[in-house]
Amino acid sequence: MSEARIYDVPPEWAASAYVDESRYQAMYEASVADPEAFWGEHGKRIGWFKPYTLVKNTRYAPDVSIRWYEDGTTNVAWNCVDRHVAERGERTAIIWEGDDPAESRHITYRELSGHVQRFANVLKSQGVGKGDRVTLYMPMIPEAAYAMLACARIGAIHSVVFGGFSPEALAGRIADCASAVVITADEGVRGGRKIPLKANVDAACAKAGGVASVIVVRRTGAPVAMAAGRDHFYDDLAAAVPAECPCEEMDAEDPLFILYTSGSTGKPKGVLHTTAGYLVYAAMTHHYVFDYHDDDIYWCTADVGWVTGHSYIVYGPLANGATTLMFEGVPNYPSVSRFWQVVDKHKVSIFYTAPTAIRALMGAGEEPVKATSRASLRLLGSVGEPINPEAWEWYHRVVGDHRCPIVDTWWQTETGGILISPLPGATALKPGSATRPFFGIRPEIVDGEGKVLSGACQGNLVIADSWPGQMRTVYGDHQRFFDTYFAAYKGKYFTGDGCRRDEDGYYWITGRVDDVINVSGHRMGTAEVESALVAHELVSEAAVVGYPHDLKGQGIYAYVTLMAGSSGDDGLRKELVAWVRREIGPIASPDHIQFAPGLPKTRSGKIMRRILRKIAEDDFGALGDISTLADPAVVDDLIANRRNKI
Ligand code: 6R9
Repeated sequence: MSEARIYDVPPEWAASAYVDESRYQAMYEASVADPEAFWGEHGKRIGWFKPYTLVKNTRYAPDVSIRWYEDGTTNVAWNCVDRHVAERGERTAIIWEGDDPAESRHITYRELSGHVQRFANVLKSQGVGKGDRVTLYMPMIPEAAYAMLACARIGAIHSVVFGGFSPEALAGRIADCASAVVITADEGVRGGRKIPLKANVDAACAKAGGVASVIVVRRTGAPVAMAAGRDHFYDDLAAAVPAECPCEEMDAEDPLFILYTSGSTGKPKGVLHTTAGYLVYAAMTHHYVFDYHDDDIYWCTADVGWVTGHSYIVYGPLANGATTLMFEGVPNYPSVSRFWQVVDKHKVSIFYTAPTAIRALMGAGEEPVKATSRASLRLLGSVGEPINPEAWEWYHRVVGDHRCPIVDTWWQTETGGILISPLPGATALKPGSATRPFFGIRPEIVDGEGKVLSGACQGNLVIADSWPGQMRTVYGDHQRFFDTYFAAYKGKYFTGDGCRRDEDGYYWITGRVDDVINVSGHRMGTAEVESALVAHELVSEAAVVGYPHDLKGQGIYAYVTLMAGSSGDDGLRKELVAWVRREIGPIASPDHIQFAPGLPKTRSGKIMRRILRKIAEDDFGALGDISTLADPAVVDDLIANRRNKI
């Protein structure tokens, strides 16, 4: 596969960014040589009620215990809001862009402070106190951020559940953390369609039980059923509480939030993040990775229901006193130019999105992008899955007009913030590589036996030591935390990702290790084959899985979505096989290519390979839970058209 292309750091970036190459080297070396000193210094980037004297107290073996800044006290909402009011009260904290392009709002830090304090008092009026769990099931409206910060202010633990999850999934999450209070909206609005959030909450509460109070923010004003005694409109409660609410003094290690994430098996895990270390890490990575400066307008297109929304829409940017844009809509409504129209409208300078969005927009061609200016953009970011070089190049050339570096940020719900990423003023870019570790991060590549590999190599990605943003436990199941992440490789955090390191020390994430295919003894990342397929001009998207093969051990099964207007036949199948052989080598030749109008994706855009593997294995009686799919109907088509021999 072609990796020849290297994009050097533009000279103006090296000169103006916080960190250039020599500073990266110096800071990185200092950070791993003496983590106590390094994080002791950087802990000061947030404000403290009582300063810490202890910095790092962590171990991964024989059991796991992770504590950072443990004798300090602070409050996350104070850091994200109050701290900025005196200094920059009139500055915009949140730009809200509605689903309807005619709707947008600017909220200053002073206004944010008022909203958060009132919301905090509303929560108190519903009996919420320190340590209580509050579930949020919200659309992308500013009230979602107010509610998160209100919880943080009074020491409650929020659990945000993505508004696209079913009542069933919501119920499981409410029950797992025993939330007595749920915050929602009457309806959500996305792509011109209404989402019945309150009705879903009603169904979830009936199933979960134990919910004493539902707080309903009015978004559309649609009439909704209100259970007497349990359900309240936010406006009504807000009118009856005082405007001011002091911040609770929190220990550094008091919980901040729970976020449920699915593993390959079992029920979703409640990933628990705590107060100070998380905030230090989210703020610091936001500052350096996005090279955030005071005059930037920053937009992360994630939903607050995912960790990216937590760390890089709400907590990181607001801790830094930034202007963060929150978008209610979708990339293709009212048209596929929407992202770029929003960029122009609000003069966005830093834009952070996911490869799945880029590929979808790429399928619609260059025109809708080129119809907009995008002159305000200076930096682009990617997160969520490996970005194939083809999509990277398109993002760089078409969206960024060759001007904007791309930060391909690798991290996880579990890591709290970005662990591997370029720094735009320091790192020469290789399309498809997340490049190098952030300060304090010690990635290692191990083989199946846990042997640490050196130099250019490929294996499983582990992290050798703790960093402040790391999750602390699985809520209510510390043993599962240990078993999932620390049992496989003694004394190391196992990421679940496969990874290759090249001769320049750059990291290339090859996908989850459960996605690695072993063909005739050769190990191959599914992402590599997908990337090759997507590089073909007629291919819009591809997902590759392994399946049992008599001779090779595993064969390669490729699901391919073609560009709009193209149709697949045996001729094209042969052409694609030849193409992949050319791009990677004969060992990567797909054994099956199935043309699929759609791939099974979660609502966050991740392809559910588990389902694709089952279909490839002809084991479609056992597809498991498909309720979290964005569009369960695609599965029927996949089954109907399975196994076309080449
Ligand atoms: C932030 C987030 C985590 C998994 C992770 C990996 C994949 C995320 C990536 C990436 C390659 C990147 N992933 N970013 N793979 N390059 N830049 O997405 O968290 O939803 O928990 O997913 O996503 O496989 O292990 P989460």
